[in-house]
Amino acid sequence: MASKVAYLRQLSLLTIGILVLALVCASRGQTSAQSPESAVFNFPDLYEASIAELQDGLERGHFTSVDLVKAYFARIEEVNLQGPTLRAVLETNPSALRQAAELDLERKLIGPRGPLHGIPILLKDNIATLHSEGSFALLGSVVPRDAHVAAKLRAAGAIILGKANLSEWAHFRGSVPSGFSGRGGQATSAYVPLGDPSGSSSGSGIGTSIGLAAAALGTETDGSIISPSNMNNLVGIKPTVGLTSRAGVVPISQHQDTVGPMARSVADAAAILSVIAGRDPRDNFTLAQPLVVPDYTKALKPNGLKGVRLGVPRKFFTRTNTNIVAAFNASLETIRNLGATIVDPADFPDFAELEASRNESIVTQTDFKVQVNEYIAELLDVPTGVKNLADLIAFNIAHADEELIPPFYTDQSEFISSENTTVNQAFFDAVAADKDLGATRGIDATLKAFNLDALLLPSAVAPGPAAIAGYPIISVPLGFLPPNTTLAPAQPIRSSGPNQPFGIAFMGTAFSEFHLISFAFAYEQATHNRLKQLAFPEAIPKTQLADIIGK
Ligand SMILES: *[C@@H]1O[C@H](CO)[C@@H](O)[C@H](O)[C@H]1NC(C)=O
Ligand SMILES: *[C@@H]1O[C@H](CO)[C@@H](O)[C@H](O)[C@H]1NC(C)=O
Ligand SMILES: *[C@@H]1O[C@H](CO)[C@@H](O)[C@H](O)[C@H]1NC(C)=O
Ligand SMILES: *[C@@H]1O[C@H](CO)[C@@H](O)[C@H](O)[C@H]1NC(C)=O
Ligand SMILES: *[C@@H]1O[C@H](CO)[C@@H](O)[C@H](O)[C@H]1NC(C)=O
Ligand SMILES: CC(=O)N[C@H]1CO[C@H](CO)[C@@H](O)[C@@H]1O
Repeated sequence: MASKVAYLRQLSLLTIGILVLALVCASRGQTSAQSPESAVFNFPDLYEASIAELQDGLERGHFTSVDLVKAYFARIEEVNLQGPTLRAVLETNPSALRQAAELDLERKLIGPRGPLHGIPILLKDNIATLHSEGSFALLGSVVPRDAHVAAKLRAAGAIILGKANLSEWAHFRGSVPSGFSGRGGQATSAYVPLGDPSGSSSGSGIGTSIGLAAAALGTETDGSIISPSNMNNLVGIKPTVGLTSRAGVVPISQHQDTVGPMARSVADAAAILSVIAGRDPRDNFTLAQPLVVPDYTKALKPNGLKGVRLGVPRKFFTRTNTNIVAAFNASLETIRNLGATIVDPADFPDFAELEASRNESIVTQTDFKVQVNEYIAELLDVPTGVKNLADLIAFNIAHADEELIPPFYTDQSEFISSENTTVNQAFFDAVAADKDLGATRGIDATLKAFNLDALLLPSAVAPGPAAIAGYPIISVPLGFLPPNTTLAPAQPIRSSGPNQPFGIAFMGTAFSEFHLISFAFAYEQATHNRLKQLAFPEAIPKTQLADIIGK
């Protein structure tokens, strides 16, 4: 009898539990067609799980951060060097499980620190924590401290899951395929087998696109967040130069470098940007930002495009794939229906001059030589003995079998040109010219001439003008190349193929991230383009939380 009562008691508790869960699920907008059993075990699918969903599951005790780290580690294992060998992740953090356990305990005892508490995030390998940059030249080097953005993530309770592969030296060594580093090998897309993952934040893009982590950080000098977000079906935010600190990030150019989130949704990207933005005495460009960092999650309003004026700088599109332009054109109707006014065309008054200018390479190459030398000088220990850019070039020649592998990876001409620069009047003139061409007579003049809130363009062509201006961009998934697209030859990666993702970009003036996020969110919520095409089947890891819990 007693056991029957206990049994009924358990049964009714179970029923209540199921009902509560079913209600919770229903209120979170999920289908009510699930069986009660699947409602009980309704763990978020890690392919798509949002940070808010993960945080909710952690708070309710459905799973722990230790479970999450184990699940992500297993997912990385499945696809990184096995199966499709995507090579998205360079190394996993050996302390991640311990940190997860500590954060689980802290949650139990005093509650979460905030929305990123216990959430695993990947860092592009040029963001210093231990050793950096995908090349062997700095392997094992000891940095004086965490990069400022990494420290901010940790302070917010995020778990650094590992380092993502990248185009070595953030694609500043020379002309080599995107996604290659000596240490990580050739990373490839999860949408096109052996496809170009774009770069240089390649691993951050691939890893986030198939749920090897909740999200990732990337860095951009000219395109390195926006381009891999474009090609890996992600939301990427390239913040204004000076919104996020570059201290502890392997530099290219202080005038152009910036650190930003790569995520599966605008909401996730906004949550991360809110944590990593802010002033840092070690990066004086951050002292120019507005006094208060906005809570970017407050920009997440579905009516964010209502009454907004957006301009289309068509002249940038001339070399863009017709399928992408057609999808972009169609999206304008969607955006109009959301209450925005589209000014089309809204071309840059200085377009011809901007296209003809070669000032950017003078700025970046000169900056690179000065700053990489400063960066290396700050390292506490460099086992390879590399001290400066000249040593890096010599190191690559001496270790050509690992770094300058024929036939695709032999080039280091960008290094050699940079070594050949001097800080002279021509350099200062080029810095001034870029600010003038990109910002004053470029983006700002265009916004003013057409009375616009932002510019709208295919993500593939957005990075250039914003790079030299130091201005922000947000990219959101827009579509996929059609199934009958020719599969380009693998040399060693395919430049394009069926289902290759592409995005739409909102670009604005300095520190306009809050507005850009609100526009992007309204567009994303009205379209939900990301899930209209999944990665190719072998690239989708199978491990889910249900496989970890209780094992
Ligand atoms: C930051 O400091 C460097 C020298 O360390 C200086 O050259 C540069 O002009 C400063 N930049 C800003 C924006 O204050
Ligand atoms: C996109 O729209 C522009 C402007 O209306 C038009 O000139 C162009 O032909 C369109 N392109 C495609 C591929 O639809
Ligand atoms: C830099 O930009 C200015 C302004 O357009 C231009 O006159 C100059 O030729 C450019 N320099 C180079 C090296 O392209
Ligand atoms: C080095 O700089 C000089 C003078 O500016 C130039 O003539 C030469 O072509 C440069 N060499 C390389 C390898 O960039
Ligand atoms: C792909 O299909 C579309 C529509 O069916 C057609 O217009 C286009 O020409 C095809 N492209 C190729 C490369 O076959
Ligand atoms: C975590 C992981 O799988 N890292 C690998 C990345 O790629 C390099 C080179 O192929 C391997 O040595 C790492 O083990």
